[in-house]
Amino acid sequence: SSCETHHVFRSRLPEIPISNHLPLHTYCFENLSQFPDRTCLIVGSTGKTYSFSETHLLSQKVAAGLSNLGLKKGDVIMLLLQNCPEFIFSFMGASMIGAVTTTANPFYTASEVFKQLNASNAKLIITQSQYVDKLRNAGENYPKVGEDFAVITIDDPPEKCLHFSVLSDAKETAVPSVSIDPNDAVALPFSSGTTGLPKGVILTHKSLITSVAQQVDGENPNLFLTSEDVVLCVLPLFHIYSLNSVLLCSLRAGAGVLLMPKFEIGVLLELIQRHRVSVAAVVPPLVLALAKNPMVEGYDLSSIRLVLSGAAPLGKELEEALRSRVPQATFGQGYGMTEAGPVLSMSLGFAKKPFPTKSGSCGTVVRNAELKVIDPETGSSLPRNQPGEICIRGQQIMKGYLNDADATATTIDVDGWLHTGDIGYVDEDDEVFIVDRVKELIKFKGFQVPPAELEALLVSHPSIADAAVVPQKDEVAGEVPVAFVVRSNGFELTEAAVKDFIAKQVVFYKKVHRVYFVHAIPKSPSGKILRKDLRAKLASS
Ligand code: AYL
Repeated sequence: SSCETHHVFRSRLPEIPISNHLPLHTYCFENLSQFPDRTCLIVGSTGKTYSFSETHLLSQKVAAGLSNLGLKKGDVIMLLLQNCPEFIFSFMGASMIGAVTTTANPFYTASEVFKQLNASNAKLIITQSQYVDKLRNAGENYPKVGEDFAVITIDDPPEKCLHFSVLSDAKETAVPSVSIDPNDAVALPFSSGTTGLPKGVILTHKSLITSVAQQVDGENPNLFLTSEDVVLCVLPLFHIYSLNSVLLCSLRAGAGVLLMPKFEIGVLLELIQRHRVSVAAVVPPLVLALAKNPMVEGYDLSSIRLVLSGAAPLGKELEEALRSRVPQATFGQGYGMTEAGPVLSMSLGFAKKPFPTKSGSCGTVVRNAELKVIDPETGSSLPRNQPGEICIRGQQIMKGYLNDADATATTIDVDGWLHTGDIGYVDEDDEVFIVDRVKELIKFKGFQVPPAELEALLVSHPSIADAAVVPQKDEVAGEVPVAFVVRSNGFELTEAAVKDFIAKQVVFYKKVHRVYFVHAIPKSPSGKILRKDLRAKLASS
């Protein structure tokens, strides 16, 4: 109605001009001439480094190489890689020819990889030789390595695969000139969003530039990074958190990136000490390890000035426990969602001229964006300190889901607000607090576990008549998926058999941790699973 009040929250930092008319690679390397010889990438395992100019040159070579292989503007490549320099060259190289990168977890099972390969229509996978076998042995019904799609490996190529040098040895002068529109896709991460199966999230040049600028640009950047910084990159680059807030932000700001292919506490501590890591991007389980592991005492972590935690809720006790181990560091959170570009809010304690912040807060809405909290029943916006569904609007949010107009329309409304499915509030100091999640999504150590995916697998079992998957609280992982299962009439079925059936088909973090046999799954009249009831059942048991 006309007399309704609209409560919209903005950053405490002023709006800034954002160069989001540029292609992403141009924007990220825009300041290159200020620090061409400064170390851009450090390979943790070998100590090998690449300067900013080398990183730029190798990206151009890969762009030329991709073009030589026939890749054109709008084509999709899949990166199935742990953190390594080739990831960066490939992502930036693809951007340079107007191609799109879809990133997947190398630990995915073949069927998980092929689902994403099919949905994204990627014709090339860049990976490591150790992951090729599972793609080759997936079975008759799957696309064939070297026939239906090309495979390039960064190490010795197995049969029917090419070596990465076909890309990195190309002549940089052979990069074709393409005209890139700000609304063209550049990244295609997969996310289940608020409901259903994983979907391709179209992030454009404009969305990613806007998001990076909201973090590291301006006279008083929200996330102040400089060419003196070394940023820890242990979180996987195939996830948008690390891709955006670690890699792209560091490239733009001239900070060095320390690449680690996987998390091992001893190696991590050694590398932080050796390379004087100054910024650590982490997730709550990593905070737990750093706060509790006795090995931490044996290392010098005094170089760390910022600790950024995101991707899952962080308990206050845990935050305090880590604070006492790295007392000199500023501690804060970022709150993101793949579809939101991804960052919605970030601690203003990380700003060049920092603001005081409270423990437990997820930061303040990023600049050049609007955030509101709505009553999930009525949709009207709520004032400060009242929890409701968080919505975000700005040029950083996704263009939409790939080939899924319905899912796009239920996520981004006609006024351009993206609905997160997270419940939170904004306090009197503009700080955002997340208190609950109303969407289906389960988060295991920050990784997405879409219940719909596990439910579809469960009901494909001949002895299962119906099933529902919900999160159960877990001290280490935050949440783990558990299943409620209805056996088909007259069938014997054990918990172990159900767990095993799922475990064979999914990546480790989607495994079902417990199975509860029930007579029926509670559903609404329209057939929707009443997840709240099931979650309540778990809480009371
Ligand atoms: P997705 N606190 C609580 N929940 C969080 C937080 C947080 N700090 N961050 C993310 N989540 C949950 O798409 C929330 O439910 O993206 C949100 O809707 O895998 C969901 O995770 C989204 O999961 C950053 C900081 C990116 C974080 C991110 C998160 C990207 C995770 C960039 O700087």
